[in-house]
Amino acid sequence: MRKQKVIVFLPAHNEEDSIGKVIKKIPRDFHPSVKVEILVINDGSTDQTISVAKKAGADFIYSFQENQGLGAAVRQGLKRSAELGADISVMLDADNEYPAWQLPELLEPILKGEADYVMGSRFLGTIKGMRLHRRLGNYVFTMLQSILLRQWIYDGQSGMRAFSKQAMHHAEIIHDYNYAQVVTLNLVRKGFRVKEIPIEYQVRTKGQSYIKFKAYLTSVLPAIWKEMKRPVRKVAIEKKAHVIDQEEGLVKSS
Ligand SMILES: Nc1nc2c(ncn2[C@@H]2O[C@H](COP(=O)(O)OP(=O)(O)O)[C@@H](O)[C@H]2O)c(=O)[nH]1
Ligand SMILES: [Mg+2]
Repeated sequence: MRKQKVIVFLPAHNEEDSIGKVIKKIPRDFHPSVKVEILVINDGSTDQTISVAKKAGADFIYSFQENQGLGAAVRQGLKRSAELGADISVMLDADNEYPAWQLPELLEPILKGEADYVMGSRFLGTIKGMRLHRRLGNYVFTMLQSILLRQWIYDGQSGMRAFSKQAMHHAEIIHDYNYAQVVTLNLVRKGFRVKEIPIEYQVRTKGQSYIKFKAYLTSVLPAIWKEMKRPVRKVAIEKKAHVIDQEEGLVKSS
């Protein structure tokens, strides 16, 4: 069986304090049939994000000269992953809030042929330090997606997600500010199989959240509306495209 090339990309804006730690935590050798490479999408950082990322072992760095937004960065991450020949693309926040070490668990449903799009769910797992208003915001936006998709979702705003090759190619992100909800609505409407796995989440101690309440509401709600109004075509999904021999087990600890 051909090796599966996994590109983990990190959208980053001024993350010099945390991006090095995240890169070092990404497991690279956990299965003989999986090769992991790391791509940083630097969104106009003005600090030492690039040099810290290089030093920590990032394989590729792509930079926007000017800050474009997280939606634009994730769109670029998926595009670059495809160009670099990824079989599977993973996005992971660069702020050290998400458990990079759970990468094998995130990939497992795709490598078993059970899903095409996997989200790490904080609400199925454990959460440390999330303030009440953020928690409520997450519930509301997750509930909205569940209603629109008529399918239960536990965490619609996760910063840790894996995309099969077909999902990577077909995912459309219709606004630059954010991607979290519109990409899920887009993929599920196209017939991609979504799965969530429980993850351990720890709110950042360094840096600042990018999310601002007013900007979020005025950008994200219209984008959700726009996405739902767009006609999309169902994709003929190759369900076993990434299946590898897992006799040895992909996830050692569980
Ligand atoms: N592309 C892009 N990414 C950003 C920007 N601001 C933050 N990020 C990245 O987006 C990810 C999530 O941002 P964060 O502020 O932690 O959002 P939160 O976790 O929802 O509070 C992190 O990897 C940040 O580096 C931005 O202006 N553009
Ligand atoms: Mg964050």
